[in-house]
Amino acid sequence: MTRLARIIAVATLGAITLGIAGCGGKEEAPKSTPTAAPKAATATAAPTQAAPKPLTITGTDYAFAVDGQAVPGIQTITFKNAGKEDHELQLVSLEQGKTLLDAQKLLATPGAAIPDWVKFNGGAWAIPAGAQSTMTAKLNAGSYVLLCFIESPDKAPHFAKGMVGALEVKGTEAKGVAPTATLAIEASDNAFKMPAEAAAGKATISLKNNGKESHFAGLIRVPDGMTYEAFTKALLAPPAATATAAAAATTKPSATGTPAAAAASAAAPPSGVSGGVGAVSAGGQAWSTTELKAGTYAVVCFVPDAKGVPHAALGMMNKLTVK
Ligand SMILES: [Cu+2]
Repeated sequence: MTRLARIIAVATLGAITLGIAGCGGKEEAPKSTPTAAPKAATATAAPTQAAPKPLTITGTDYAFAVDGQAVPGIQTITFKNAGKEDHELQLVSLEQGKTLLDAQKLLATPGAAIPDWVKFNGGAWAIPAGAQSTMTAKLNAGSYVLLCFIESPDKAPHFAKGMVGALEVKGTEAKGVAPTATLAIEASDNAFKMPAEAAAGKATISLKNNGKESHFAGLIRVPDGMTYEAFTKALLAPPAATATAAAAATTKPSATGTPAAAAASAAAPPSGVSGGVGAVSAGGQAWSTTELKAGTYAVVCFVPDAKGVPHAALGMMNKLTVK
């Protein structure tokens, strides 16, 4: 069973990347557009109804602002990060008549088990400051919560600082179709099935969850000058070990240690997070767009198993070469 404390631990892992990924830089130009925006019905016989305003959600330090209306069906949401920190948009549906208040109580309970009435519907995984992305998912009418699990340097997750939003999905079902993926990823417990290469440029990532647990597919660009092996080893190291490794690299520079040492001394280095698809519950599918530049990426899932071990350490960490 997944517990909230472990989801938060996941966010801690995300924060570790802040300390080791030194040479990232902005991954995306803020100009991506939805590939499959819901279109208004074109039938002329029926009374035409204005298409709902496309949904845009803006993340700041530390809040979500929602503009537009979410309707049932295939829904594409533009997510803009207008903050100074990395942010994500994780979409969560509340079943069994639960409300935002129930979700807030749950989030305020350390170590609370994630109940049956919470379902993960995908999202736009960590987007760098100033960048934007889109997420697409098939939504049913009902109540949803927007969350950001990323941590600030002070180790507090962003949802605890105010990044908890509400979204009501209602109205006439959209006639949109699912996007065509340029990077199709399938998740099981605990592995990714995905191509080893992708083309640089705008990518539409699909994540289909064939497992029993929830999974996400986050992309982190390996800093230039660092090997994938060194990067992923550091990514999975506990915080203390990471600090020790960074200290060792400082006193004894090596080919792979130098970037980490440089990152460790930087005030707020770019994390290298490059988008991806937020967590999807068992049996679900979701999409997200991101801008990929040439280089090496680690595709990861940090959702923890029943023992608190992140899926990345159990095999959900794949190398992706972008060229
Ligand atoms: Cu996973």
